[in-house]
Amino acid sequence: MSQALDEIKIGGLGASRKRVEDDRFIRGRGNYTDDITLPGMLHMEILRSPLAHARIKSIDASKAWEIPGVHLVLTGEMMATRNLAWMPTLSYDTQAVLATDKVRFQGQEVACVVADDPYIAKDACEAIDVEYEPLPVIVNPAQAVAEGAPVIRDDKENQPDNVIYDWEVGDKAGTDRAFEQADVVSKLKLHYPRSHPSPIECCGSIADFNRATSKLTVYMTTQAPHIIRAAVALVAELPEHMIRIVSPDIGGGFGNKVPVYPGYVCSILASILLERPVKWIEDKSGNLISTGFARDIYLDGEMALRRDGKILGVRMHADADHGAFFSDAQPSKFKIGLLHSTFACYDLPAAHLTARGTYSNKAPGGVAYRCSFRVTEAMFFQERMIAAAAADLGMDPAEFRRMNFVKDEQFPHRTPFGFLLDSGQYGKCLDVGLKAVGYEDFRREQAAARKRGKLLGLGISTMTEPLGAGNSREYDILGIKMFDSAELKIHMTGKAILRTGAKTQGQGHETTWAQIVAHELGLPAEDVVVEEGDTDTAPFGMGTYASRSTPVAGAAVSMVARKIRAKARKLAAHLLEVSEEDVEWELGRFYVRSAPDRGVTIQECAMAAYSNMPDGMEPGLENTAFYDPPNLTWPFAVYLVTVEVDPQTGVWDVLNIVAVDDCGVRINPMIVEGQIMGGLTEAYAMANMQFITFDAEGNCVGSNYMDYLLPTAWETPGFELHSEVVTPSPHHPIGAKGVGECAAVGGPAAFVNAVLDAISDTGVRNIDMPLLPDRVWEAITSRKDVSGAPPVRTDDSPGGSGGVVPPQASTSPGGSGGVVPPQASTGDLASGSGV
Ligand code: MCN
Ligand code: CUM
Repeated sequence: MSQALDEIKIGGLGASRKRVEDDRFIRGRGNYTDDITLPGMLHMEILRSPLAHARIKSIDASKAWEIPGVHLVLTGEMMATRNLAWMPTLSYDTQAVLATDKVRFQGQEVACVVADDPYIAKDACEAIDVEYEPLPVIVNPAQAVAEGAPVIRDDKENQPDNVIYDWEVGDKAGTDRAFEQADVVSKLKLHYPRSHPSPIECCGSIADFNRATSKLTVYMTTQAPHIIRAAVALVAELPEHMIRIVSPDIGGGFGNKVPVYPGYVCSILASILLERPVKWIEDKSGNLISTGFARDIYLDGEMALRRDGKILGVRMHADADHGAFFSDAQPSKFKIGLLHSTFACYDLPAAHLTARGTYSNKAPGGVAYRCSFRVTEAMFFQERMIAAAAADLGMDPAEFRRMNFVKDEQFPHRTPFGFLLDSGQYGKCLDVGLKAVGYEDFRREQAAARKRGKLLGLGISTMTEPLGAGNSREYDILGIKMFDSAELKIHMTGKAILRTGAKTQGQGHETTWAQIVAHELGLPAEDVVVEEGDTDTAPFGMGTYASRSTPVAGAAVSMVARKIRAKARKLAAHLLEVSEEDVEWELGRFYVRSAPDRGVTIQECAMAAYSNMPDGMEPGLENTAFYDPPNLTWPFAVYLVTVEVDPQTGVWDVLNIVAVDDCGVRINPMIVEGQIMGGLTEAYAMANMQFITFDAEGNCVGSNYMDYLLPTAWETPGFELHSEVVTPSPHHPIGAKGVGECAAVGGPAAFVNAVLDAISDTGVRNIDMPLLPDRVWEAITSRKDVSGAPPVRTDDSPGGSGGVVPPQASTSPGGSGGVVPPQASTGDLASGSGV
């Protein structure tokens, strides 16, 4: 009798298996970095700069040293004696660990205190006397390149100005020709404000250097433990095999936990100096003010169009504010991440992108918050531009998209920026979305409502995301090629442990990787335990970000399971006493082709690998696979949002959200839906309420949860998710594409397009995020765009106290430039006019 196993029953591919990790989380039994206590452990706190740009005249830590319970005060000067005052970043720049010469952003790390407990350490920080001499402050790209701008990075040779890079990609001449042939040229400028991943758990580390064994163990909140090990080996000049990085449970990463932060480095040095474990746990304000933010980019583009709606070409320029250090974690070939994935799902004959990155007196970052390296900005601009162009042409925005989509038969499709799209059914996704939202009916209702003075709007956004870096030919970080890995050990009873080079932070790898093994080997998923994050045991991998885990590490899981199956087949042939060619496989079982009832289970093969292997066969059933993907995977999605805008107040309410995601084969449909809902929630937050901005003196506005709003279940709208479109990735072993970021990437434009659609009678083309009620109200009443960095209300801003700062003239990024001297009246930040 054949032992056909139902894949769903064993928790294989397509099973909405409950997340195994949640058992410990909901019982409060997670093991986060801050849960770890080691014998003799000390606590570290960081003293941060109150000023955004200032020369350090002196640091007097003598009072701090005198406080009982203080073991160590670290300053930049001390770090410098060990060549650790500066560290390399993941983008070939340098970053101050503790400031020596100057502070370059508010919240920058100036000194650290290690004490018996965190309270003593915090008090001692306050006892450190730092004398600063304020310098002029730069808070946006226009100021950064203005004449006479102070050079922020005067520590660097060959850095005469604040420009980090000028980069371009695409075909300039071809694009120019497209514009010559255009009937209509549509233009759009916008600012994608700085946002922050803001995971619930802040960053932290516990460094434990053991002098007796020379081994350094660091428990920390990193999404990429092996990259950290390499960085520590290189920066601290410690032997790599004596470094163990352990990422225990992580309470959300969202990109915030990819970079290397000064706190990590200082805790390591402190532990080496004191020969005791040193714990550093960042507080919420420290996290919001000093760790890797995202976006803060000014985008300016135009689209060449034929009268009938065909897009002929796109031209784009990006000005990216990277803060004081260029510390992005991104593939080294691409200076502005994968921004050039923009318009990938549209069949563009020509495109050209230029990008400039600049320093400012803000915390470093720019690339990471649920985005595959700036894809969020790319898709946001794309879908805002598409909406603007459709309006300029007087075309229906859905039809305009459909007409220009890459068609099903065009895959694999090469984009004008050089990417190769693997597969997709864009038109079908759009159809599903339009039907679900009741497109035609809504348009009728909208027209009727408008006659009654009621403003309804519908916004569409699509996205396709390049997920799964590498391939190693094109993708590397600091020269380390991007691939990933999985190691599978099948024990003699058929139970297994799987380890990968990825690191889950809430995405559910412990659940889904076991499902891939179940699918490949027919072992019940519950018999496979998954472990990630310990560099002493996990195979080398590049970690989890850019939704690369399923495309790369997940593929490695398939491949290692297939290696195991190949060996198990030999064992089966031996047990069945037939030649290998006569052995057939079905889920969980090998059988003799000519006698299907003669078979052995995968568990029996596992036992044989330890107890009854054929002569000459290497014992055991373990293997490792390194997977270098041939290409990225390209999921696709359509998001549709309907809203009602109150013209009296500018308040807008979401009526409906429809999401159609095609991420190829879904390993665990429930987890995929959770990822999409999470992403849509973040998209809603970015569109509606969330931003961190800076006043003219570089004071961070929004470094707390009173100002930086996280949507709770109360304000988050409901979602309608659709999964009927499945286009497998042709090059992924199980046809899966990444999905972790899609909704956060594609979602924001749907909300903004919906609000702008509702007020289309005003002729307003752009309101920059967040679409706070006052900005929407201002657009309605002034019938003008509200563009530029989010305005900060100050008492002396034009318009008086509480007045809305006039929208930045949509002329140049950050306005007219001009550098604001310190202590000057805060002036009009939004227009960047300075003094
Ligand atoms: N999955 C699936 N079928 C697919 C694709 C994915 O079942 N076709 C499952 C995967 O097996 C995995 C999850 O969905 O369990 C997400 O997979 P993937 O898209 O590969 O993304 P990663 O695992 O690489 O996660 C990274 C991604 C990123 S970059 C950010 S940022 C983000 C996101 O995940 N951060 C998160 N989602 C998050 N979710 C939580 N809870 N916490 C974070 O910090
Ligand atoms: Cu860009 S945030 Mo995720 O890639 O960790």
